[in-house]
Amino acid sequence: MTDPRLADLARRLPDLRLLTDAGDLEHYGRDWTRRWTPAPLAIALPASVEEVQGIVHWANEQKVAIVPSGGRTGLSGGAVAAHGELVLSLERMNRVVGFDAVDRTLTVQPGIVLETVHEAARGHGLIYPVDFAARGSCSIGGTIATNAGGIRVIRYGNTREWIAGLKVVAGNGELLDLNRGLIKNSSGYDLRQLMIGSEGTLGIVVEATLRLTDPPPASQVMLLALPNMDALMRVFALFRARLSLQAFEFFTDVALKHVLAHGAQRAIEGDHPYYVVTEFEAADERAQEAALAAFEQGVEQGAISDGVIAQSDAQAAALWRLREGITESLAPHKPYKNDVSVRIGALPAFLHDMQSLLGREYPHIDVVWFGHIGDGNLHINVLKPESLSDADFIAQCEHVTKLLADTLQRHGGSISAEHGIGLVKRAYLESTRSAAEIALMRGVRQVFDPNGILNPGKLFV
Ligand code: AKG
Repeated sequence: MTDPRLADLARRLPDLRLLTDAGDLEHYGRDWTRRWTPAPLAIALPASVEEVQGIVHWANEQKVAIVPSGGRTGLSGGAVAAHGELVLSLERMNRVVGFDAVDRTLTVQPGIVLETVHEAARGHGLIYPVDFAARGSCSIGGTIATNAGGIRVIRYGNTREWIAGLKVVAGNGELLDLNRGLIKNSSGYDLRQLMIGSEGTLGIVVEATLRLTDPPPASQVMLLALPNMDALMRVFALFRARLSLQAFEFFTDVALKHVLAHGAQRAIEGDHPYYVVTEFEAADERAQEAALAAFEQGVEQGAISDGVIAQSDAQAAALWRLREGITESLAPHKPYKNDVSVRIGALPAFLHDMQSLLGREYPHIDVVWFGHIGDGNLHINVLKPESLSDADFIAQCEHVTKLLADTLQRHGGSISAEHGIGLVKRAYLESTRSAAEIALMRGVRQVFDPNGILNPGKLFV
C-alpha cells in the first residue's frame, strides 16, 4: 500500500480485503449510470460488522469519504466513486443470518442479492414481495438505501413496508440496532425508517430483518393495447375496482419498438400508442370471469383496443419481457433517465403538459415513457441522437429535466420516485422538497455523520 492512509487502514484491520488494481477501481467505482469516470482511492471488502466499524472509524480520523456499495445497479449515481473515495463494498457480507417462523422474518446481511432473498423466502413457503427487473444483481442493502419500489408496489408497497429491523453503522462509527423486528414500537422517532431511502448518507446497513408474507394465489398476466392516455386511466380504475391487482405497468409504442428490436416477441398486432402489462390474482373461475368481464367492459367503452391473456407460464414470462426488457433494450442508445411520480389522479394532466412541452421545445428528440402507472411512477428515457456529442446531449437533457422539475412542481410530484437523488438529481431536489425540509435533512445528516464522510456529494449539492 503506497498511500499512507491505506497503509494505516491495512495495519489497523490486517484481515480486511483491500483492492487497488486499476480494473477493480474501475469496476467498483461506477454504477449503471455510466456517466462519471470512476476514480476511487481503493475498494474495501469487509467480512464483518467489526470491520465495517473499523473502516468508518479510520475514515473519520483520516477524513476519507466512503461510498457504500452493493450491486451498483442504481440509476442515479448514488454508488459512484469519482473523487478519491474509499468504496466500501458489502458483497462479501451476503449470507442469510436466520429465519423466524413465528415472526415470519428473514434476517440477512446487506450484500445478499434480491433474487437470493426471494429463493430463501420461497424455501420457507413465503415470499419477500419487493421485486423488479434488476433482482438478479441488486443487493438488499442497496434496495434499502433507495427505498426501492418496483413492479408490485401497487399490491405490497415500497421496501420500507417490509423492513422489520436494521443494524446500521452510523457515520460516527456507532452500531445501531433499530426496531429489532418489532411490529409495534411506539417509543419515539423511528430511526429505522429514517435510514431507509437515505442513500448511504446516514449509516451503512450491516444487517436487515425482512418481513415475509404468504405467496399470492395463482395469478394471470394480460397484455392490453389502449388508444390514448385517458383510456389508460379508465382501464386502471376499472381493473382496480374489479380485480386484485399484483401489477399494472405501462409502456408506449416507442418502448415496444425498442424491446421488439432487442428480441422480445410481439404479442398484439397493429399500431397502438399505449400498452399495459397487468397481473392479477385469479385463483378460481370466479376471479377469471371477473377479469374477462372487466376486459369486455373496457372494450365496449372503447378504452381497450386489443388484448391477450397468457395461457402458460412461458407466455406470461414473454408478456412480462415486453415490459421488463425495456431498460436493457434502450441501453445502446445511452439514455438519459428520469424517474418521477405524481398522484395517480394528476397523471393525465402531468403527461399532457409534459408531452406538449417536449413536442414544442424538442420535437426531434426520442423520449421513451414507461413505468408503474398504478403507482403514479413514470420512467422517462431520453435517447441520445447519433448527431449530438455526449456533452451536448447531457446539456440538452439537463434542460429537459429542468422542464420536468418545473412541471412536476406545478403538479405536486417528485423528481425521484424510486431511484433516489444520488448525483443525477441533486440539483433538482428543491423542486420536490421545500427549503425548510432540506435544511432539516442536512441537520439530520450532521447528527448521524458529523464529519460528512458517508457518500458526500450525493443527495445534496
Ligand atoms: C423499471 O424498469 O422499473 C426501472 O426502474 C428502470 C427504469 C429505467 O430504465 O429508466
